[in-house]
Amino acid sequence: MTDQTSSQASRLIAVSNRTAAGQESRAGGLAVALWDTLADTRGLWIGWSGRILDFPSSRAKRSEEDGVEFALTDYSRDQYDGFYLGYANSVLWPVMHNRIDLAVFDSAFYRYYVEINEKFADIVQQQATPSDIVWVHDYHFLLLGDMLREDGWTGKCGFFLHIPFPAPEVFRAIPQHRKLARGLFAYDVVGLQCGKDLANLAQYLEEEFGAEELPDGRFRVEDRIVHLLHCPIGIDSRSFAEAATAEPATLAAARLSRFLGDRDLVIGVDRMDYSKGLPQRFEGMAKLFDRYPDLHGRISFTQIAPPSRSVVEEYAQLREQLDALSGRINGDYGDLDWMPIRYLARGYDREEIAGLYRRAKACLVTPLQDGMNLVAKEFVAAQDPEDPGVLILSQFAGAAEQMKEAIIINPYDSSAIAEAVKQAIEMSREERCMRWQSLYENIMSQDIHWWRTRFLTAFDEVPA
Ligand code: ADQ
Repeated sequence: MTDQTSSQASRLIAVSNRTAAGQESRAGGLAVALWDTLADTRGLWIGWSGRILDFPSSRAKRSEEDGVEFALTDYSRDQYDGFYLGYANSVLWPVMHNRIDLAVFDSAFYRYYVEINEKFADIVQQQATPSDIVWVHDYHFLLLGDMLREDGWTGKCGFFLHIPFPAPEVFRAIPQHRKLARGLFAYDVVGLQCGKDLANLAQYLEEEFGAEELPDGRFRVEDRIVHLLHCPIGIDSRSFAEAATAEPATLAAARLSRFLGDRDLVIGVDRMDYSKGLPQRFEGMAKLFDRYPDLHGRISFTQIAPPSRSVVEEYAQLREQLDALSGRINGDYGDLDWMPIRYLARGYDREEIAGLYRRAKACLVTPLQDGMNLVAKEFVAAQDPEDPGVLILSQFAGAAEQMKEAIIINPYDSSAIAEAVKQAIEMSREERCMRWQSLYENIMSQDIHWWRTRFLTAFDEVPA
C-alpha cells in the first residue's frame, strides 16, 4: 500500500458521478475498494446526490457514513438531461464504444457538460487542500482536471477511465475532442483498462498534440507531463468466491434448479446496454438450437439484464428487440416441457447472482465493446474448483487481455457463439479445471485491492 493510503500523509478525494452513499449493500467491488481507502485516510467522496431539484445549490452537502465523508450535489432537470442523459450517455458513451452512429451531437449537451464539470471543479476547490490527492472517475468528468489547473489547483490529481478509449479517428468524431483531450492530459496520472486503450490514447495525443514519450514512460504533452497507466480493474475476488457458497447464493441456485431440473445452464448477466451484444448473443443461441437438435431439452439459456437509462431511446428499442428475439426463439425451438431461453429484465442481489454463476455450466460474456467487464471475473470467482463452468468471452472486452484461458470469440459472429457454447458444454472436466485454475489465479492476484494500490502508487512519482 502506498504512503497515501497507509500513513494518512494526504487525504484521498474521490470524484464520481454516482457514489456508494446511502446504499444498503456496498457489495460492488469499486464501492468497497474506494470505501476502504477513503475510510483509512479519512477521505472524501464527491458526487451526485441522485436528486433532481428545480433550484439546486452550487455547493455540496456534507454527510458522513461509517467513517467515510461525502460531499454530494444535486442537479437541475436541465443539467440531468443535458449532462447525464445528453453529453455523457448520448455522445461519449456511444462514441467511446465505437458506435458513432448512435451519437447525438447536440451542442446544447456540451454546454451542460461544461457546466457540471465546472460545478465539480468548484466543489473540489472548496473541499480539498493542495496536499490532498484527487482521484476522478470516468467519462463524466473528462474536463475536470483542466478546469482545476485553470483555477490554480497545484495538488496531485488523477483520472481513471472505466470505459474504452477508441481508435483516434473514432475519438475525433466528437466535435469537442481536443477540449476533452486537454482535460485528460491536465491530470498527473490517467489510468486505462487495457493496453489497447493506452495505445489508442497515446497515438491520439502524438498525432493531435505532438506528445512525446519520455525515457521513464511518461508523456510530455504541451506544457504538461502525464503518466498513462495500464491499470486493469479487478473485483473483490475473495469475498465474491465466499459469497458463492453462502446461503443466499445456494437458495437462489436451488430456486433456479427447480425450473431447470437436471439441464445444463448457460447464463448471461449484463446491464441492458447496446454495448453488451445481447441481440447477437440471442442469435448465437438460436443458431446453436438450429444446428444441434440433440441439444434441445438438454440446455437452457438464462439472461439477466435489468433495464438501464431506459429513457434514452436506444435502450427502449433494445428492450423491444430482446423481447421479440426471446419470444421467437422460444416459439421456434421450445417444447411443452422445455424453454430454451429465459430473459429476466430485472436485477438480483450480488449474493444471489454468485449462486447462479456457480450453477452454470457456461457463461456468455459477449460485449461488442467493453472497458473491462466484471461479470467475466465474477463468474470465475464463483465456480466450484472441482467442477468449474466455462467462460465464453468476447475478444472486445478489456478482460480478454488478462483472461486468455476463456473461450475467446468474436461477438458479432453468431456461429462462433453457437460453437463456443457447444464446446463448453462438451468440454472434459480436466480441461475445464485447467482453464479455470489459470483464470482464478489471475483474478486473485490482480483483484480490486491490487488495482487500487497500483493506481495510487503511481502518484508517488508525481513531484509534489
Ligand atoms: P458496466 O458497464 O456497468 O461498468 P460491468 O463491468 O460488466 O459493466 O459490471 C457490471 C456489474 O453489475 C457487475 O458487478 C454485475 O454483477 C452487476 N450486474 C449486472 N447485471 C446485473 C443484474 N441483473 N443484477 C444485479 N447486478 C448486475 C463499467 C464499464 C466496464 C468496467 C466497469 C468497471 O463499462 O467495462 O468493467 O465499469 O470499471
